Amino acid sequence: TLDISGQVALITGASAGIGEACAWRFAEAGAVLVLIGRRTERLATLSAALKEAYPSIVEPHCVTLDVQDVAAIEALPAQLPPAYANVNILVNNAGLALGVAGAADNKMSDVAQMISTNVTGLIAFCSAFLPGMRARGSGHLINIGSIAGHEAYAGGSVYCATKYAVNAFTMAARHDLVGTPIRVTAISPGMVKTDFSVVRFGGDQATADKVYEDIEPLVAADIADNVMYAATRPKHVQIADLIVLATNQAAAKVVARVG
Ligand code: NDP
Ligand code: 8X3
Repeated sequence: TLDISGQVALITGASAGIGEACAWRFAEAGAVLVLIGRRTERLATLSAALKEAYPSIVEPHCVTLDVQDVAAIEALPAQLPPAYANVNILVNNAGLALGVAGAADNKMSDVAQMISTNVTGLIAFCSAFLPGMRARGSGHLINIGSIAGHEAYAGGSVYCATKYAVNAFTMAARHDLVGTPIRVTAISPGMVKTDFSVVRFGGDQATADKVYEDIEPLVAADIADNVMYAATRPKHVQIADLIVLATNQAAAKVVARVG
């Protein structure tokens, strides 16, 4: 396996769920972390907890940033302190679904937020950090896609469209970077119990809980495990896409509620 200690890993959406779980795994592996999210306090608490658990790591660098803010992303590489500037592992994880409106009923403000967060923000991070990887001759782009980027479902028109876009962008990036040492990976999870559904249902915890009722869903640590697997393969091994489902999930909306 590849030793990633001392490598700079930037994780978007590190303040919760899958991104937070990735931060724990990368810290355990001795990576130098750049943690991105909108919720400053949560990032600070996470950073302190990581440093306490793994005292030998470089203190994680937290950046409060809305990934919808393309100008802030463009400015970021020049603003990172030198010890964090050579981002070698970019985990594009920040993302969300808003609602389950049908294609005839989408609310355009939700549409705009999903596209700018899940797609434009992810692309902007690539524009900001892939050139440095290319110049240094080393790097790994890891995009968190979804089963929703491989199949579309009722009530998911825009969210699925964004994840299909992530899937297409990731595949095209692999073509663009094929002559370089940069690896390009998608991780495509099925149902993972995080705040994802609480956010999707506008804070309605009871409706969110129903998504995971009578089925053992994936948890954030499972996906962090997949990310870490991809990141630690030998340099000649490029994990293209891992589709990972709960055992009682056959497709995005096909689950057996077996208790
Ligand atoms: P959570 O809601 O638990 O976490 C989402 C993270 O994204 C938070 O850290 C949040 O931070 C961040 N985020 C959201 N919007 C922005 C923004 N505008 N700017 C910066 N950060 C943002 O959900 P998950 O951990 O489940 O989701 C992570 C990724 O995994 C998403 O891309 C999601 O689409 C994908 N995914 C999730 C699945 C699931 O079932 N849970 C399945 C397949 C894929 P903050 O609010 O502090 O900004
Ligand atoms: C999140 C999982 O339920 O939308 O990407 O397919 S789902």
